Amino acid sequence: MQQTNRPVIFITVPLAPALMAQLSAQFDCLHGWELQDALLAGEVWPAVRAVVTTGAAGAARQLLQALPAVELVACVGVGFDAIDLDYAREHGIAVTTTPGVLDHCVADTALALLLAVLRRVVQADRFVREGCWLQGGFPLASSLSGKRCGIVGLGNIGRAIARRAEAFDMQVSYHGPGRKVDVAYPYYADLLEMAAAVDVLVLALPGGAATHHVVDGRVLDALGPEGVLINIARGSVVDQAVLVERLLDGRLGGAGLDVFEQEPQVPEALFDLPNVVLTPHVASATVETRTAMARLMLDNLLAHFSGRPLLTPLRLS
Ligand code: 8YV
Repeated sequence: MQQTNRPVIFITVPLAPALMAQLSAQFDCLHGWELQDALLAGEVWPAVRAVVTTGAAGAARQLLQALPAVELVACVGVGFDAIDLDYAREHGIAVTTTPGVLDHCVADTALALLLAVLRRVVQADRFVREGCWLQGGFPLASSLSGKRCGIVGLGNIGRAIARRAEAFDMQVSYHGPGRKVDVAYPYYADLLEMAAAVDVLVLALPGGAATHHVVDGRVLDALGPEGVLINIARGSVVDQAVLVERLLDGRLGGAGLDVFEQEPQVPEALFDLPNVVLTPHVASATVETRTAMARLMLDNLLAHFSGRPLLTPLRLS
């Protein structure tokens, strides 16, 4: 790379073309996806001052160790489970995410999946396209109104889901590490208890070690053969092998899944199940939201390099 006075940044995965253009207009950019072999071979990039990444790609210890002068990890996304925060804390590396700008779209996706599963939207579409309507009517689906919707994780996204579920006349309750003083929804300290009491369980909690497989076989059994699981959080929060088993043998009623344990790998056993709707981690993927996320990440990056306070830093204490 040609030597300039511009800060050097390391971009982990290809980003939207408009964002890539904005980044390369202001920074000298290394492309992580072209440097994987060099990274594995132990190469070090001492000129790099910032990492630009996504929620899914994160910044693992091995990468951060290869960037000894890195000052900032700027993430296009709210999930920081793939960023090694311990390493960042120990080495004084700041981390920014993009909170607040994606809540609506992610919540919309949760409701889209819920509607798709309960009202069989995908199946009904296929029914028309395949000419089955000519042979007779489509089987009855299930309504949303009156159903009990348990939200796991009542953060900004969970709250946006709750408001939408209420608008569909669902009965909202929630589970999380603590009761929220500013909401009237019933609170369950015990996830198993809530799973047994609801028709739909919507996962909106952060990923990471603390929440790994919190939705296990017991929770899925409590949700039961009429119950539906919606996951727009992280694949890691569900024991996916058990989830697949339960969906296959009918011990769980259905699922709408945007996230998976080993993306982009999705268990093929799910492909033939009519009561399951699968999307490729697209909850925040609208032009408007991705543009706002890109803008916020870029503003954090520019603030850092011009000595201004970061807009949305994570507290790493
Ligand atoms: C994105 C996400 O898929 O915010 C997150 O943590 O998982 C998503 O919004 C991802 O960060 C791509 O930008």
